[in-house]
Amino acid sequence: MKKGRTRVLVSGFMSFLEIEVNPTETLMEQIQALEFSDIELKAVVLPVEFQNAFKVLKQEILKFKPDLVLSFGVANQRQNLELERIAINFKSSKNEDTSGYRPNDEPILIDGPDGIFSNLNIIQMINQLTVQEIPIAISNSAGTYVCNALMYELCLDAEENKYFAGFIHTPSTWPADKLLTSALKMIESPVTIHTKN
Ligand code: PCA
Repeated sequence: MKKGRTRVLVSGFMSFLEIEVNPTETLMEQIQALEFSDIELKAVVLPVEFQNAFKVLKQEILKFKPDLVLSFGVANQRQNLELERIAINFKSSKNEDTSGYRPNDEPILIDGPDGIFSNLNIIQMINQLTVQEIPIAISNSAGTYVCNALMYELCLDAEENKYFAGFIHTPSTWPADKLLTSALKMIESPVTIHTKN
């Protein structure tokens, strides 16, 4: 493990479509207001735009130089926090993003790999957080909307630039305090912040 406090960059998303207040934006505001003893943390909120979400995150990565990036996005239909295993090189949506762009069955990166796994040890994370009674599960699909596109570009960048990165989908129905408590346990879990080569 590197000396010093682990640098953790967390991100959420702005509102979009029927999500008037994105719980992951509220989560970022709450997290940014806290003090941590073991980690140096920065929280950012990203636009729900295929072309710009990762660009905004990458600017923050260059400035903050994180050891670990954990990105959050909301997903209807999910009952648990879901740690995404893989992002795919594909974007498609019935709905436009907030810039008015609607991809129609296209690759994210023309010559990119078909998919990329998160380099977090998600099995160990799930095991440890389940012991702490956090409702968390592994997901094998981040969908084909902006969250998957962000995770795809993030995980490729993490591989190239040697930091850890993962994506977590959150339920849309949890009260803000339940989401905050669970997300904090995950962010501060030794298995999350100490997954270092
Ligand atoms: N959820 C969307 C994009 C932004 C967000 O919070 C998704 O799952 O793709």
